[in-house]
Amino acid sequence: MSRIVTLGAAQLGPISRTDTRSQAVSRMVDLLHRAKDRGCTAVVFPELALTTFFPRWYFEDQAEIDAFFETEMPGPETRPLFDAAARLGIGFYLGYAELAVQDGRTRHFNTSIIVDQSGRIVGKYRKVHLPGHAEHEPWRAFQHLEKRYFEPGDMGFGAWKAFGGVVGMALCNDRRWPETYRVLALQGVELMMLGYNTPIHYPPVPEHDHLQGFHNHLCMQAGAYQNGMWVVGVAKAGREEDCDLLGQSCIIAPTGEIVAMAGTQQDELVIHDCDLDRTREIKENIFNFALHRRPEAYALITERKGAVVAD
Ligand code: ING
Repeated sequence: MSRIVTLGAAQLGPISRTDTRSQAVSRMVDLLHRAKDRGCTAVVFPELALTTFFPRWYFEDQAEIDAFFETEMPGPETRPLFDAAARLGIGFYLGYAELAVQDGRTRHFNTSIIVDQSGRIVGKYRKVHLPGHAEHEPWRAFQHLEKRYFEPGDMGFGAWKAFGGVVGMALCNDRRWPETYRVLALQGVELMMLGYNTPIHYPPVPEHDHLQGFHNHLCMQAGAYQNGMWVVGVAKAGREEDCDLLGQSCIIAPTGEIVAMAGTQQDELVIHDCDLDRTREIKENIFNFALHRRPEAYALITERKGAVVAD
C-alpha cells in the first residue's frame, strides 16, 4: 500500500525591500508552472514569502511596519497566485505577515496557510515560537525584531486533511523546538510544511554561525524521525538586503533522511515523490506513541516554562 504525493520545496532567493508583492508573486507563479511540469500535487513556499524579511530593521512608525502586512488573503496582489494554483491544480503553503482585526483589536501575526488544489484556504497557522528580541538593540549587525512586530500565535498547532494525508504547519523558529513536531504528531500529522528565513550570522553567538546549516537540518531530521513524518522545509535564501540567509531547502523522509535538497541560494524547485504510507514504518514501530510513550513521566514539559534546578 502506498500513498504517493509529489511535493515541491519552492525556495525563493532574496526579496529586496523595493520589490513589490506582485514581483514576488510572479516568481512564485513561475515556480508553480515548473511544479506542474514535474507533476507536483503541492508546493511549499517560504516564511514571509511576499516581502523582504523586515524584522531585520528597527521601525518606529507603525504605518511603515504595517505596510509589510497583508490585510486580506488573497488580496489584489496575491490573487494571481491563488488563480494560477487553481488553474494548474496545485496546492501550496504560503508564509506571510497577517494583519487581522479581531474583537475590535488590530493583531499582527507571522502566519502561514495551506491552500488546496482548488485554490481554497483549508488551514491557517500563526507562529508560536517568536525568536529574537522586542527592543532596538543597536549592537547587532542587524535586528531580529519578531517579538516586537508579531504577537505569539493564538491558534496552537493544527492538523488538516489535505493532499491525501494529514498535514501540519510550522514557521521557521518553530522547527527548532521538539514540542512543535510532537504536538502535530499526536494529531496524526504525516507531513509538516514549513518555511524559514534564517540569517547565517546569529549576533548573540557568532561562533555558531558556521553551524547554521547543520542546526537547520539537525532539527528537522530529528523532528521527522522522532515523529514519523515527512518534513518539507523551505528557505528564503541568499544575500537579502546585506544579510546572508541560509538556503538548503529540503524534503526529509520519516526515517530522517534528506531525500532532496536545494543546491542554490535563489529561486529553485526541489521535488520528491513522498509515500505518506512510509510514515507507518516509524509510527507503528519505534515511535508507536500509544505503545511506548509515558505521558505520566512528562508532566514538566507543559507545567514548567523555564528550567529550575532543585536544591
Ligand atoms: N529565524 C531564525 C530561525 O529560527 C534564528 C532565527 C536564526 C535562530 C539563527 C537561531 C539562529 O531560524 C526565524 N525567522 O525564526
